[in-house]
Amino acid sequence: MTANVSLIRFQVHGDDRGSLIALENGHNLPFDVKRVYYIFGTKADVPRGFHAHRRLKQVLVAMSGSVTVKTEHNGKIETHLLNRSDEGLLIEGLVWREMHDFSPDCVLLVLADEYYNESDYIRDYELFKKEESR
Ligand code: T46
Repeated sequence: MTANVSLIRFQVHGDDRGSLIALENGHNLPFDVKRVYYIFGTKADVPRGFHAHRRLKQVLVAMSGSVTVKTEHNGKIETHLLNRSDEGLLIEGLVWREMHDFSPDCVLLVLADEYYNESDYIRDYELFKKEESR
């Protein structure tokens, strides 16, 4: 699987009652979702993540509030401010990720193409770099 990080903008169905976004496997989501989790009740000064996945595909959406996601793959280091519920950060394959500066109201929704599997995690940065260079 080629490592990739990119932003996806979702179509908003809006009217005078408010907004609605529909996420559908294979349409505006580039994979079939097997797992959904969300991160909330975070603290601004407590980062999370600090790992890579070997094969997982995920889309991260800040449903409310904001978070800065730092990613690294193939020597490319980027920071992504997630603060819109109509935008998802697609992270595929061997990508190191860190989440910083959660706002107190942040609810970060994550859609994943696989069930939780601790053996897919690389939680050691040096090991990540070693796997990348293979
Ligand atoms: C990722 C970033 C964006 C489960 O039991 N099931 C799950 O599906 C997940 C994701 C986690 N857990 C357990 C494992 C740990 O005991 O929940 C606890 C916290 O997980 P972790 O420390 O890995 O959380 P984060 O916020 O550092 O990372 C998470 C995801 O694990 C990871 O895949 O890409 O969010």
